[in-house]
Amino acid sequence: MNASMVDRNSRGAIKFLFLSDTHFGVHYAVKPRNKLRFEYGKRFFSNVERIFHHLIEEDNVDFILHGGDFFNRSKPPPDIVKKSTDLLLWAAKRVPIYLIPGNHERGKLPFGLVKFYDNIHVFSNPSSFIFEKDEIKIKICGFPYIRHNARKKIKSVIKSAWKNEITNLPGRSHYNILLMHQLIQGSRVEHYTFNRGHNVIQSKDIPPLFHMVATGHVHRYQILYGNYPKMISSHKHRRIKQDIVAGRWTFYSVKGENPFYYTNPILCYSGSSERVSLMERNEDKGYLLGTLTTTPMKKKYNLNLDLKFNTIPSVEMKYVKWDLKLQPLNDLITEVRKIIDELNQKSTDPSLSGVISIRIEDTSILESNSISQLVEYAKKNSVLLSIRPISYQRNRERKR
Ligand SMILES: [Mn+2]
Repeated sequence: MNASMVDRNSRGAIKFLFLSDTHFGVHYAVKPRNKLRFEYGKRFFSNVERIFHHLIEEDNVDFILHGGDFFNRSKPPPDIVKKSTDLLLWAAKRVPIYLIPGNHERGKLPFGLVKFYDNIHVFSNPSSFIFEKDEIKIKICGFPYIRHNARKKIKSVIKSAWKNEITNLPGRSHYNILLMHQLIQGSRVEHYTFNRGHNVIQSKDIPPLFHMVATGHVHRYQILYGNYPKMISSHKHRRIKQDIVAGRWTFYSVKGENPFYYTNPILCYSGSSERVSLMERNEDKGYLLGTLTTTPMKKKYNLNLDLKFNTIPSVEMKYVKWDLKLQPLNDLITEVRKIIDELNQKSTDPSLSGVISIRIEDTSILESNSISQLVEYAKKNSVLLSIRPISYQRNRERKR
């Protein structure tokens, strides 16, 4: 098939960006005490800035989905709100943005300014909006983070989101997206898969009205295929073909039925746009670019969804766990110096080469001369170094 055939046969493509967990404000202080930590905090803004500019000016996306945890805290300082919303407004001047409050915002976003902006749609309640282009209607359903018992509540929340349509456009939607900030059974982080638990949603509870579920919360990029066979026709109205390697899903017309109903949704996590915690040190960071095209059949048309994960450079992170009873301090110093040199050589950003987290059992060594020299060496090489007792990590994990 050549290019002109594609043009003739398909209506205009609809492109969208899905990103999530931007955590604006993390490591960012208005009066920074640690310059390198501040540089790390700045990356959260510059990454999203880069994504927005690229996607709006070069890729011509039609709309943006944000899966929650826009801010890192529920009450961010005014400077951070300003810096983040400026970015949002820049994008919203060009394309509509749909976003949901995540757990870090406690279900609400401090958006005094942008609330009334036409192009910014915040799901403060379970609700839905319609996006339309070239006669193709996309219904975007969303709801704020469900804090407790999401597993039980999910069905009724989705139902009310579906019914509470804010943009009232006549006719049915052709394509339906569910935007949320939740754990789905089978989603993974390093060394852990979410399965049971009162806050873990089962995919069977997401109605087959949706083609795609775009969700935040898990910081690792992943697409859950839901164990679909290559062609699904278990339900008489349910037909979908997937090509995982190409990242293409085709929803087929079924005779006598609206082709765009009754399909199994594709479940997607875009992941965070920068490494937020040490746990994410081996994960690629980026965003999802979705493209919707239609292929005409005799009287109907099939719908193709292409999903591409694009990585963006993120902060290099190294983790060193050290037991001083078994490993001498001098070896630790040598090891960490080696890592500092590596990070410095690899880095393209002179203001921050990377992050090293050292966990030790015995913190009394922190007073030693060789440690303070190491700290200086790291600083000189723009490496953010933190040395903490092992229990620190345990306590943080309990808090999450
Ligand atoms: Mn998050």
